[in-house]
Amino acid sequence: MGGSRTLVAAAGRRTWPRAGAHAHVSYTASLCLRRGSQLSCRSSLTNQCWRAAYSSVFATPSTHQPSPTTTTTPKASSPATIHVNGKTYKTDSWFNVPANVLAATTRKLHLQKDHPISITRQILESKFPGPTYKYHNDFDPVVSTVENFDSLGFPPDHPGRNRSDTYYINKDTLLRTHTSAHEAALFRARESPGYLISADVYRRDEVDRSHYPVFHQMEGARVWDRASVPNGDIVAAIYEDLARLPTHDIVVEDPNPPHHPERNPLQAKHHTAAEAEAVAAHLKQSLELMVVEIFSRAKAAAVKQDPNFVDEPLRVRWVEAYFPFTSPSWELEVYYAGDWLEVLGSGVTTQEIHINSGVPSQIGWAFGIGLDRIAMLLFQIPDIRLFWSQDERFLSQFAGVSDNLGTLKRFIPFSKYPACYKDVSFWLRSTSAAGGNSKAANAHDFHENDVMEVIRNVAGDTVEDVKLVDDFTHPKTGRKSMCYRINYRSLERTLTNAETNTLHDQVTQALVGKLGVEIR
Ligand code: FA5
Ligand code: MG
Repeated sequence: MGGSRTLVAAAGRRTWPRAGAHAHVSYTASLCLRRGSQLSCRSSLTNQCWRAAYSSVFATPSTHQPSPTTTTTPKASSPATIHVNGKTYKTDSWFNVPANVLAATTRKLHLQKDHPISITRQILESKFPGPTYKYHNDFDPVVSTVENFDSLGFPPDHPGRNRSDTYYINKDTLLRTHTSAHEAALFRARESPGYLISADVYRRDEVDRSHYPVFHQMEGARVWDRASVPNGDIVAAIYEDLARLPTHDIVVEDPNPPHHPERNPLQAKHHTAAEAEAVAAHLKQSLELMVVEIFSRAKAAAVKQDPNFVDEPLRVRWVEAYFPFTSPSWELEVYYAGDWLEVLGSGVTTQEIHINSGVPSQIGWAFGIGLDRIAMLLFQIPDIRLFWSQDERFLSQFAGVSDNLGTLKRFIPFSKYPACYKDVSFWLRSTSAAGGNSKAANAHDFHENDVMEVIRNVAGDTVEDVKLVDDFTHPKTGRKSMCYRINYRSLERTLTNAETNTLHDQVTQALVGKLGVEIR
């Protein structure tokens, strides 16, 4: 455990391989589907991916600068302007948002009464009561690169900025990749000592049962102001607030020191050790209470449906992490179905964000949690695509829960339709234009996220997952061949053979047309 923690922290700091690498890591590995669990957890991979993607201030600088001319990125149909939530935005050559992703901006599942994402939000909000915490659930998904990256200290060459990872409307405007995009504005606004933001977030990513280009996050923060605490004693004020929090009786593994000079440093320029430790103690207790609440409700729902249900004791642990906008930082992991599943990222907020937001005397903590992932655990929902279903067989199962959380039940799958696997093998585009160095050019330009997006655009939610099953480089020509296995399986009905064949043909054509690959 300590080993994996150290490894992860070190990986975040030292060795960011290159842009889009998280996607490559993920595709080549297999899902961890556990018997008895309906959730594909993939925790360690997913953790590494996003930890890496959002954690590379100290990483070896990537040589792959974000570029509007990335050659393999599929061209979304590029209208001159687009409309999101009643506002009009000009596009430019950076535009890469496909129509299905744009359409998702209208759905606001986190606000849809009796929707599992919304119910999950309500449960989490109940652990952060007003007036200390103010809820912000209607922030626009379109933000600037300054809000999403610069204000949080992301370096200019951070891979998260690449068009292979992020949906851009134009060079300076994107669909937020995380709710932290609103942090600086809320610090500046000083409306309340704490806040929660729930929102849809957008990332170009792989296709499988736990990844969708749109998911939901809840962000929370709590600040204290040196200028207004009694006697200026911020440490005492924080511990007083901590003493007022409820307690829980779960044993939480937390073997690391509260900060570590290399792995998880204190912001020594701005915080004393006592201050950072007080903030960390309040953060950990607050977030543990939230996680305990979720798992208590999950257990209650299971017992209600199956009185013989025997649960393993809840295991929770803090692991060191890295984010450009917090230090020290931690992730909270829960042991679920035989594996550690990352549920949130958190830390002591970077003081520069407070300073740049005009509130230099404030210090505090922040966290971000994935609502979809929590909802999948809570309701035992086996496939992330289900959240987007308008099928009454799905939605009706949660009727009335928003008004009475005590009626929460586990999801009962309405059927499992047959899977249909089809392979597509292709050579990456010949790159004679790249001065004959075809190997280098291919390796540089090819992003698996592009393959995923082309497939998703054509076949939509009828694709359950896509896996790389083979790749090799021709020893003489240096050309690279890839073979992907696509699993076509509707959540709502059995697909006919003819239908799947047609879809697969269309996918194949789109790969050729959009990515310029040559089918083998
Ligand atoms: C972030 O997005 C940070 N903004 C979180 C944060 C906020 C850290 C404030 C510190 C302070 P990350 O990419 O790890 O970090 O995502 C946060 C959480 O979102 C994860 O722990 C996970 O629960 C969820 N999440 C991330 N990627 C996915 C995904 N592809 N599918 C489902 N859930 C995801
Ligand atoms: Mg993470």
